[in-house]
Amino acid sequence: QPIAVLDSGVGGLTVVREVMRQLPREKIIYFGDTARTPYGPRPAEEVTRFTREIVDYLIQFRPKMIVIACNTATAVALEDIRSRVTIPVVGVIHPGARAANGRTQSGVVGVIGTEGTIRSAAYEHALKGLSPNLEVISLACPRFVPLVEQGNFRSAETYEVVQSSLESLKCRQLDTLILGCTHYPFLADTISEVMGNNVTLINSADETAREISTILHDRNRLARNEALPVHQFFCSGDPRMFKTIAQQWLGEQIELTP
Ligand code: DGN
Repeated sequence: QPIAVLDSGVGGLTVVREVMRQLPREKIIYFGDTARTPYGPRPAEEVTRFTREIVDYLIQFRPKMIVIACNTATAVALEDIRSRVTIPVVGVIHPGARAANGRTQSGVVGVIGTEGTIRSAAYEHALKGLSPNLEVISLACPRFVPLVEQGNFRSAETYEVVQSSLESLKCRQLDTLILGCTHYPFLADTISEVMGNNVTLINSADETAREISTILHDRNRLARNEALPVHQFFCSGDPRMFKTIAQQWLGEQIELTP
C-alpha cells in the first residue's frame, strides 16, 4: 500500500525527497494541485474544500497513510481530514515546530510561511504548546511560492525578492527560522545567504519523514538487489514545469500523469 502525499504544487516534493531517503521501500502517490496554486491567499474554507477533493481522489489508491505536505492545508484542514478517514493523517506543522523547539538556544524562533499559514497562527500554538516561553516572530512571504512554481530558484530576481521580504527579520534576535511552507526549501540557499550563518533553517521535511517512519514502525532498509518502488505523480496543471522541477529536485526520472 502506498503513502499518499499532497500539496498545492511542487512544495510537497521536499517531503517526498526525504521520505524516499529515509524510507526507500515505501511507494508514494503524489498529487500537486498546480492548477489552483497558490493556496496561501485563499480563504480557509476553500483550502479545506480543495484538500478534501484531493484526499477523495487519492483514497482510490488505497493508501495506508495521508501526508498533507502543505503547511497552509495542514493549518486549516488537518483535523477535518483526520475526522473523514480511518488511516493516519500526518501534517507538517507539528514536526517542524518540534524540530525548532529542539534547536533554538536563544528561545526566539522565526516562522515564515504563506498568508494562510501565518494568519492561522498554527505555528505559534504548536511552539507555545511545546515551550510556553518561546518568543515567536511570524512573517508571511507571499512572493516565494510563485517563484518556486516557475522553477526560479536562483536568479537575481529571486535574491531581490528574498532579501526584501526578510528585511524585517534580520534585525531580530532569532537563531532559528522555520521554513513554514514546503515550497521554501527550494529557496533555502538564498534564504540562508540573506539571514546569515547564525540562523539555523528548519525544514519540516526531515522531521515529517521521521514521524512517518515512527507511525509505520519502519526502519525500512533496502535489501541488497531489492527493486525500488515506482512512485506515481499527478498534477492538475501544466505537466512540463512540474516534471522538470520534480526530476531536478528528486534527482531521478518520474512518471507523471497530468
Ligand atoms: N506548499 C504550501 C505550504 O506549505 O503552505 C502552500 C503553498 C501555496 O500554495 N501558497
